[in-house]
Formats: sequence, C-alpha cells, structure tokens
Amino acid sequence: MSSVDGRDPYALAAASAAELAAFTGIDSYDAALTLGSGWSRAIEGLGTVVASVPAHEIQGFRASAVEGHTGMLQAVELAGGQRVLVLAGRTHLYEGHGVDAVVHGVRVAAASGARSIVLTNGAGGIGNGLAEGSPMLIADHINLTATSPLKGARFVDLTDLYSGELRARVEARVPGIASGVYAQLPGPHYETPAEIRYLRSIGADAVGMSTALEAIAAREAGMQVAGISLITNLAAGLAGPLDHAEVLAAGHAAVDTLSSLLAVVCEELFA
Ligand code: 8IG
Repeated sequence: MSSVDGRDPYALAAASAAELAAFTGIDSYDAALTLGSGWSRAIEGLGTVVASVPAHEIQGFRASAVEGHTGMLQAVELAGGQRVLVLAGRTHLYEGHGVDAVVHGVRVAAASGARSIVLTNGAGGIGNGLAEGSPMLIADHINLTATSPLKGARFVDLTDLYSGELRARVEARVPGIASGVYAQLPGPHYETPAEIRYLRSIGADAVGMSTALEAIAAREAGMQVAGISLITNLAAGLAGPLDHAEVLAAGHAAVDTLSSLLAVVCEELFA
C-alpha cells in the first residue's frame, strides 16, 4: 500500500489541511508556492504574511533536512486579495521517506482549495547558455527517479504539464527569460560529468532533485502548474566542483530577480 506513516496519503492530506486551517484560522487558498534552494527570501514583498506555522507541527510534514529550507508553512495574502500557501521547505526523495511524503505538501495545498501551484527549485545548468544566478521557466520535465506519486491505474495526461499559456504570459512580461527542460534525479549526490553529457543528449537543460514528482501530483489533483528553476551552479564537468554553499550564495545574489519574477507569475496566475 502507498502511504505516509502507514496512512492513505489522500486522507492524510485532507486531515493535514483541516489541521492547518484550525492552526491558522485560514480555511482555503487560491494557490500554493513551493520554495526551493536559494528561494527563501524571494517571497519578501510578495504580499502580507497573515499566518505561519512550522510545517512539522502539522501531521504528515517532516522537519526540513536541508540548510536553506526553513520548513515553514505561510499564508500570504496578495495585493489582489488572493491567498497563497507558501511551502518553505520540502521533503526530498533522497531522505528516504517515500514518494507520498515528497508530494504531501502539494496534496495539502490541493485539499486546501489551491487551484494553481508554483514549484521553484535550485538546479544545475546544463545547456542553453544558462548562467549561474539566472531563472529558467520549466517548459517540461524528464522524470529520472524511476518512480511516481501515483499508484494504480491512474493514467494522468502530462502533456502541457507546465502550463504553456501561463508561460507565454510570463515570457511576454519578462523578455529574455530562459525556458527549458528540467530533469529530476533522486540524488543526493550530484552527477558525474558523463551523466551530464547524457542528460544534455536526451534534452535536459537543468538538473535537480525535486519538482517533477510534485508536478505530477499537482496535475493529478487538477491544479495548474508553473515551475521555475534558479540555476545556482553549472552542472558537473561544466565548471568547478559543486557545493551547497554555492547554491545558497547564488540564491542570495538573485533575490531581486526572483522576487520580481514571482510577483509577475502570481499576477498572471490570477489574470
Ligand atoms: I541547487 O547540479 C542544485 N541541485 N542533481 N545537480 C542536481 N541537483 C542540483 C544541482 C545539480 N544543483
């Protein structure tokens, strides 16, 4: 059976959503936003934080294991009045808690009424002239985790998973922004240079350890999906050695770019 702590993952998400509502006094959201490595400061200025709770206080969530992920759930109200559930910190597949734990936040957002989700991450740049510190709109993904959040005969269509219409609207407002294909690997190790050559040859522009599984779960829940990678480093073999400190530094340097991009994306979600 697929489960989080032995419980049906959809029932658990509904229970978590109810607990979140009881904790915060806010019982529904219009959208959700997952913050990846390097993105934590990018929501400053997005709207008003009207409630926040450490994620691990809500059933089904785990304490954040990665530096740069704060592990908070925040309710942010935008200038237009819409409410966004910000998931600051995610559970990664490499933590070993299973794929349902990885997508729990997405399912809680869906159970809390969110119709759209913006998934952000830090990623290694492979191609396309992607420079460190630049954002990339995710146009499509390659799921190389050899797993799925879906179990059983759930034949979900992933054509146009990352809404092409939304991307076009964002591209029109942010001229020159890159878009490309994101490959999710399980990690936690980075790639070898040979693996990066392989990823490039199969059409990947960026590589990371999240997002694709969450996007699949979001689509199953009927949400509109947007994805944005912050290219925090060039992938293995394309520059020097990789380390997590570089990832965090790239996020700090890009904070203004990311803040204004998120503002545009949120406006277009509700346009
Ligand atoms: I940030 O170069 C970040 N996450 N797999 N490879 C993989 N994940 C990453 C990378 C990278 N950079």
